[in-house]
Amino acid sequence: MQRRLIIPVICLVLGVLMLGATAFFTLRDRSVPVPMNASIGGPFALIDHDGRAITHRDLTGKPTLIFFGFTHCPDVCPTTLMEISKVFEVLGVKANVAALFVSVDPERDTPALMKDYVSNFDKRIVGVTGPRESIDAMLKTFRVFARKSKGEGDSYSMDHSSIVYLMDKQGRFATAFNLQQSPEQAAKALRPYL
Ligand SMILES: [Cu+2]
Repeated sequence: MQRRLIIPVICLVLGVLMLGATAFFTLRDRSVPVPMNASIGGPFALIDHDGRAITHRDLTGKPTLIFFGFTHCPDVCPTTLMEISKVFEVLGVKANVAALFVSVDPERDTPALMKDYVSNFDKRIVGVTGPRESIDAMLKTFRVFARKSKGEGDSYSMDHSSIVYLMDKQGRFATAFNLQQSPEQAAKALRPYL
């Protein structure tokens, strides 16, 4: 009778230990910041919408959202830039925050076109473009996917990833920024980085 219980009891004890270990490591992992900043972002040298040089050094001193897209984009880019504008509006005109809208389509997105385009949104959003190879280098460090899709000649579209990167005051990648929430909630999430 007693012997028949040994195996179930061992299983039960092992099960409890495993659950305990899982809970321990899961809870412990939550309290440790994931060191993702080492793998996303890095030096870049591009041109802003006023034709001036802009580099990773310009990211320091304030939190910056970075979003990659193109001015001919019919939906994702204008929607995202509008959402960022609303978040900035909630933070207030004096909030020291910025956003970079980096073109994945520098062949068409000249600084002048970028300037005209971002003028539709919050003025803390800066249009960024540059030579194709410099853009490609930045896409690589941010692991952004972008490629030409349908269309011919100059009337093509671009498929591109739509992650919004939040860089902290030191210019390091902090987190992917969630815009799938109200502007008030998003502003609340951004405020600790100011
Ligand atoms: Cu887009």
